[in-house]
Amino acid sequence: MSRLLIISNRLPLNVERKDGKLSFQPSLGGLATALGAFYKSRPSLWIGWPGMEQERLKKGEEKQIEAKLAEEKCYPVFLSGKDVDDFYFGFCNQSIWPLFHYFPQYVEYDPSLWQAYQRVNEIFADAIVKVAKEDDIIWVQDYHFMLLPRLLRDRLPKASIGFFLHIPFPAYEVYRLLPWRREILEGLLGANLVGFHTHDYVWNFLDSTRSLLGYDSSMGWVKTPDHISKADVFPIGIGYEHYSSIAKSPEVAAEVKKFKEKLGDRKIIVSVDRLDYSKGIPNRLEAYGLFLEKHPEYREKVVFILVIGPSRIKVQRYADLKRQIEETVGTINGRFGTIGWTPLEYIYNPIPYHALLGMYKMADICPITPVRDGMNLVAKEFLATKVDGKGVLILSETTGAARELGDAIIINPNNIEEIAQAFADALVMPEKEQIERNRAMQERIKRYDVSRWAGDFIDKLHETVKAEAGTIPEAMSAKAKNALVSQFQKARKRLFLLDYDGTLVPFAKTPEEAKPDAALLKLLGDLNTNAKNEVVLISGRDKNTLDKWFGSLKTGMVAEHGVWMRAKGGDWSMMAGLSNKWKDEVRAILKLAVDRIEGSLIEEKDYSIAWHYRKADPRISERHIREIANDLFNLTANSSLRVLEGSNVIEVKSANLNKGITAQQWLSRQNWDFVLAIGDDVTDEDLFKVMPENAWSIKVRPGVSAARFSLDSPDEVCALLKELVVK
Ligand code: ADQ
Repeated sequence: MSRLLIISNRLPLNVERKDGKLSFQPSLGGLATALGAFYKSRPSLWIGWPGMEQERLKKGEEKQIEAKLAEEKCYPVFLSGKDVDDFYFGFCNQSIWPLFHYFPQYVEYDPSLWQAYQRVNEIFADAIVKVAKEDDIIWVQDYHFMLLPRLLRDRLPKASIGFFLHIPFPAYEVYRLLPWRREILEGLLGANLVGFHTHDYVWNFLDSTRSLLGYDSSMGWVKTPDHISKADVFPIGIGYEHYSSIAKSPEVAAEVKKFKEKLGDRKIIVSVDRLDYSKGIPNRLEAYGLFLEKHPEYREKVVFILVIGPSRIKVQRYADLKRQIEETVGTINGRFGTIGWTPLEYIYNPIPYHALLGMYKMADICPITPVRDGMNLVAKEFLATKVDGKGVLILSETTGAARELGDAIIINPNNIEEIAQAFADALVMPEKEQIERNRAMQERIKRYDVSRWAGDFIDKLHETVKAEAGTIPEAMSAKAKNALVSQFQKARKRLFLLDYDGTLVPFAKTPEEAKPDAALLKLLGDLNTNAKNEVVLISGRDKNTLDKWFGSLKTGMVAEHGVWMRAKGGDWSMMAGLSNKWKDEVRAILKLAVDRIEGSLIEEKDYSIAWHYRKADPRISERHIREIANDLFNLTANSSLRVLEGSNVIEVKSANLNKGITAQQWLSRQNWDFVLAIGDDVTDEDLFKVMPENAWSIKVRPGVSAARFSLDSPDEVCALLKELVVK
């Protein structure tokens, strides 16, 4: 079994100084609990910040911490106080966290915080490279390290790298507000597998990669220039059996007894959150106040225990939120409270494990009302403790958990009336219905528990790495070239399927400038005059240009990706059954594009339209290009048209046309004993995919491809062809 490296901001053990001495405490929080058992069950190492700033450590203490943590399979990365402030409290929690939770008005766009984020990601990359072994699996956790997958891929190209985002990935319109949006996407795409809690988040991520980087995706696979990455859904679970068995323990029973003695036989509402504005705590309190106002019959009959875990209090907004909550608690208690009844019991402290489970267990209602939450584990923890099936979960529709827990009372967190009504509905829900709803949800979270979540992720990561291994062609070695030449020499019927632009000539500023020179024409002519050879130029260009340039050579030709074809020495014929009625609408979009982007131009062919922007100013055009590509994707969605993004060109054409379909016709004409296909861009992938097993397929420039081999440049392609002329 390969070793697993888990990378997270905090380690499962936290270092503190007590009475002058270092002490090691288990970390609070979902991730440590969630992954704790999994990482202990296999060869692994957990890498993270131990929780104390470097300046606070005395001489020799780093070594001491390292040794102690090694006993727990942990490895510390030390950070300075400034790094912790600017990276963790700064960029992570004042830029990424609010933006990804749809609070753009709270986001700090401060370049110095961004620099700290880059710096700490680099520090982690250095630390990981120091301890990583060739076949380790590296699993990076959460929004603190979105640059790390790319940094690691550059340094450890063979590593299996997974990334999981625990918070939502926002819609493109929100994500695009971030000045460093491209760097972060590129960072994430360094991973083989990028995991999210829900399909919405995957969709948002893919939408952003397409809109901002131009990387198209299919079934969650994203092709980047140097590798492929998969985005997929893994809704995190909890250690269900653990929670439900502890809920039955005498310790938890004792806690419940203790609480009940204090609270009497009132109905109990319990909520548990980390202090955070995303958790919708003020809304919940306001709704509780409204409920008490509208339902005086419940006064003195209910009590709400509001548990808040201290968090990020160094950030002013969190301190403000704490004050706001405390004021509201005071207002509600002042307004409705009586001697002997406090409507809201407020606890601002970490709660010990058995007490926490006791609270869940005795709760009649658990209201979870975040305005945004990646998943929300409290909802699942509450359900797991409901051994007798009784209790009502109220759950916000903007949590990831709502996707799985549809049997809860689902509310809109901004609708105060609706939440207040949910309290009233929950209080009268028959026990039978409570049990039915909870059993259905328990089944689901029991099945997909945290070890299944982690196991699934790792299995999928293996699959992704395996799938990618078959997609990078090997650079053509001298040995492979010799084998190619030797097969060529023995063959009697040889077929050459050659792309033109980017394959036989480098890209030029305009389509006309890529004209073949005399040497290239001679090379192709020499190849084609050999009676054993059939050379086919298989191009996206229009037939007039191909005729003008190559007509005299009498080679086979395919124009416009297959609209027109012409056999060696024959005439042009057109593929049957094509329509081009769609062109008017596409042309309208592209005309606007030409008006907006100086230097860009439209190339119109019989059954396709291409927009070239090679000559446009790269600084101003990038954003517009993405917008135009999006307009085209949206216009052609669910149609029989295909939008192809090539190198500085976007082309729209019929989906029934591609180089693969055309090549198949050529392949079936003869019993070829040597087939060589060479191409460089996405349109040539269709060609490579239909090649018979013993064919030679070559991609120009390295990258993900269905070809068997790669060469670096058109010069290398011509050199290879020259060798074949001579032999
Ligand atoms: P969090 O935002 O921390 O996690 P959540 O999923 O609710 O949110 O987990 C909080 C954890 O802390 C729970 O296990 C809860 O029991 C515990 N906790 C909270 N307050 C406590 C207190 N006072 N005392 C003791 N324990 C307390 C992030 C994302 C979530 C996502 C998780 C996991 O924001 O959306 O569900 O990661 O991916």
